[in-house]
Amino acid sequence: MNALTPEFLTIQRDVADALAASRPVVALESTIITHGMPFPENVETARAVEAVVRENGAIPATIAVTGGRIQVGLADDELEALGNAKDIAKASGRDLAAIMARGGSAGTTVSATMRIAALAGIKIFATGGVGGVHRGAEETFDISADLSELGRTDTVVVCAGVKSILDIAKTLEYLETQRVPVIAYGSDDFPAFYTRSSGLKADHRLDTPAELARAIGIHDALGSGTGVLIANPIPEADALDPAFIDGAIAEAVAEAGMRGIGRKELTPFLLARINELSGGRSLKANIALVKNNAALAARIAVARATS
Ligand code: PSU
Ligand code: MN
Repeated sequence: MNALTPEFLTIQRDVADALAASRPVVALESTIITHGMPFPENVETARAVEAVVRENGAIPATIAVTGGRIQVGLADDELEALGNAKDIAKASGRDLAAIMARGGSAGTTVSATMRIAALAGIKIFATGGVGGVHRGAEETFDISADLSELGRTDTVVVCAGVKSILDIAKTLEYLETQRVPVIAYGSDDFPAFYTRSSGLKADHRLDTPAELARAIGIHDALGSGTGVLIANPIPEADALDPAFIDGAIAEAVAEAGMRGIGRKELTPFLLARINELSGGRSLKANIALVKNNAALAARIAVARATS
């Protein structure tokens, strides 16, 4: 299949069978498990998300690095161990080689998971939020590798938009420069993770999984070579009040600045702090939107397989 098989890459049996038969598969990331949510909600959510993918007709493939090997699809005990692990690495695409060379383990971010999904032949990937251009990036240069990976790897990423821990307008500008189509599902607005609108328009709107599948097919036929970002607004019933959550976000961002927290630690710090400041409401919303994205990703994968 590729240079990484079989020494460094293990594809779980049901995932390999589905891929061989061209049945729908959805990739899932693992930094959300290792760094994005506390235990035990992280493991419960990872299991629930896999179940949602199956209920919607696709096979889930949670991707992580364990003991120096890339795992595409995790057994239940592996998933539990990942969620329980202390001091596990957060691997973006550029971190993979060094971590694997020393036999390490890691949760994979959107950038790493996109790369691995592409190697494994999985087209559709569901997550919560992608990384982006951080607020104050004009000073810090802190721009997630997720955005440059979207500009060079043709994996489709289904997310709930970008949360306002980031500079959303600059993130959309960066994606435009990278030639990444940004398509909102069933909405004119680009969503802001915890809320259904960021106040900014999405470039494109499509309203059905079949239309999304068709757009992905055409994007590939054009030889575009980039990813596609599908922004799926959080369900109305799970969305948070914008004023409430923006207050918690502003406080967490200010605190990170004061404490000098930056680089890879910044996003995990902000997520954990916003959860504390919101009395657990941000985590609840996060869980709901990840499931919602997994369902849409599965439906797109099914639409692709049956078209
Ligand atoms: N946003 C979330 N939850 C997460 C992440 C982002 O709401 O778990 C993770 C994803 O794995 C994403 C990564 O790819 O953080 C981006 O990290 P950074 O900003 O350091 O590039
Ligand atoms: Mn960063």
